[in-house]
Amino acid sequence: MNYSYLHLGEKVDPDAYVVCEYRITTDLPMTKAAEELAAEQSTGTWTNISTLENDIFEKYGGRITDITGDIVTVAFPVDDFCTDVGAVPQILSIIAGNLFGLHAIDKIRLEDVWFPRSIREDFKGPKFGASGLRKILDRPEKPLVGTIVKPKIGLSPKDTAKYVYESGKGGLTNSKDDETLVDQKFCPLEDRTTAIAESLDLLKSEGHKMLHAINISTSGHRILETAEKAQSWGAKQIMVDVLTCGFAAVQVLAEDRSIKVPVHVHRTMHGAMTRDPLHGIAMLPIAKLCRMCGGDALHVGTLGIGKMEGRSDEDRDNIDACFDTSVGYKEVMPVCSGGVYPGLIDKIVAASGNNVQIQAGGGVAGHPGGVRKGALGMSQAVDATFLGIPLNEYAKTHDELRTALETWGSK
Ligand code: RUB
Repeated sequence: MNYSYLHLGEKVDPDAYVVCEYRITTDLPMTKAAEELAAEQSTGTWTNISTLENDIFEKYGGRITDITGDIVTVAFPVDDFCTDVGAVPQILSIIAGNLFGLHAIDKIRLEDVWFPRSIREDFKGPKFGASGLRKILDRPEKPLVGTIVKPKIGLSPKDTAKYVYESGKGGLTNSKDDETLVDQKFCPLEDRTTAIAESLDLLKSEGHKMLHAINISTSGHRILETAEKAQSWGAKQIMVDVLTCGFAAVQVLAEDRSIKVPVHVHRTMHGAMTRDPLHGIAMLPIAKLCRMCGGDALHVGTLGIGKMEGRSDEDRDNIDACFDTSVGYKEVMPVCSGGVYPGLIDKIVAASGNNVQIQAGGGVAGHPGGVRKGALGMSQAVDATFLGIPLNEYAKTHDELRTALETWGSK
C-alpha cells in the first residue's frame, strides 16, 4: 500500500464524514488490519495501483481515526457517498461491504455508524412515527400492546379476522401478520385484508381503536403495487421485512405519496447478521438506517428477556436510536416481540420505558381461555405495570392475568 490510511487521534468534522465503529478480530497488528479495511472500502485494493493519485487519496480515502482495543473507528468522506442515486444500497456497500470477507480480518462487526447532516437530509424518516401511531390509536401514554396472529401460517382469512376481533375485544391496540405470511393460497392477501378491515371497523364502531399490520413483503418490482392494493382493500398499516426486502423497500413505502398508512418494520433474518458478537452487523446501525428510511415501528428485541437471542444493552441502544433527538426525524415506535407473555411485561417495561409496543403471539393464542382471554391477560399486565401495581397483586382481581401467570409464570 502506497498510502497510509492511519490518522490516529484526528478529530474529524462530523458533518464531513460517515463515521463507523468496527470490532475487529485478527492475528495481524490492528493497524495493518484497519488499513486493509479502509483501503478496500475507499480508494485502495490489495496492491499498489498506478491510478491512485494523491488528490484522489486525500479526497476520498477512509481515515482511521482511532484504535482502542478491538474497536477501530473509520471516517469515510461524505463525497464517497451518492445518496440521491445510491441511497442505502451504496451506503452499505461502503460501510458494510467487502470488509466482511477480507483474509486479513478473521472477524469483524459493524457496531455503530453516524451520518453527517447532508446524508441525513437526503432521507425523510418516519411519516407517522411513535407519536403518529399513538394519535391514531388514541393512546397517549400507556405502552401499546399487540399480538402476532398465530399459528404463523395456516389460518383462513375469516379465522384471521376473527382472531384480530377477539384480540381487540381483549383490549389489544395492535395486531400483525407473521413475517412468514404474505399471500399464500390458504390466506390470500386481498381476502385477509378485507376481512381484517371489517373486524377493525366493527371494533371501532364498538369504541375500540386498533391497528393491524398487513405483511406486504414481496419482490422489489411489486412491493409498491402490493402495498397500494392492500391499502385499497382497507389496510390501515402495512408491514415489511426490511432485511429480506431491503432498506429500499422501506424507503419507497414510506416516501411514495400513494402510501398513506404507517409502516411496521420486521427484521426477520437479522440473527444472521447480529447474533455473533464478533462478526456481522449489530442491530444498532440497522435501526438507524430503518429510521432514516421511514419505518414507523421497528422490532428492537426484548431486552434479553424473551425467546430470541439478544443482549439487553444492545436492545436498549436500539431503543435509544428510535428516540435520538439529534438526527432530525420523527421518533420510531420500538417493538418488543418474541417469546413474550404477560408475566414478562413488568420486566420489559422496566427496561424499555412506556414508549414501546409490546407484542405476544403464543402469549395470547396460548392462553387456556382462548384469544380474547389471552389478549385480556396481556392488556391487564400492561395496565398493572403502567399503574405500578405488581402483576401478582393485580392478578388477584383480574382472572385472565391470573391464569396467564399460573400457565407461564413470571420469570
Ligand atoms: C413472535 C414472532 C416474531 C418475533 C420476531 O411470536 O412471531 O416474528 O417477534 O422477533 P411469539 P424479533 O410471540 O409467539 O414468540 O422482534 O426479535 O425480530
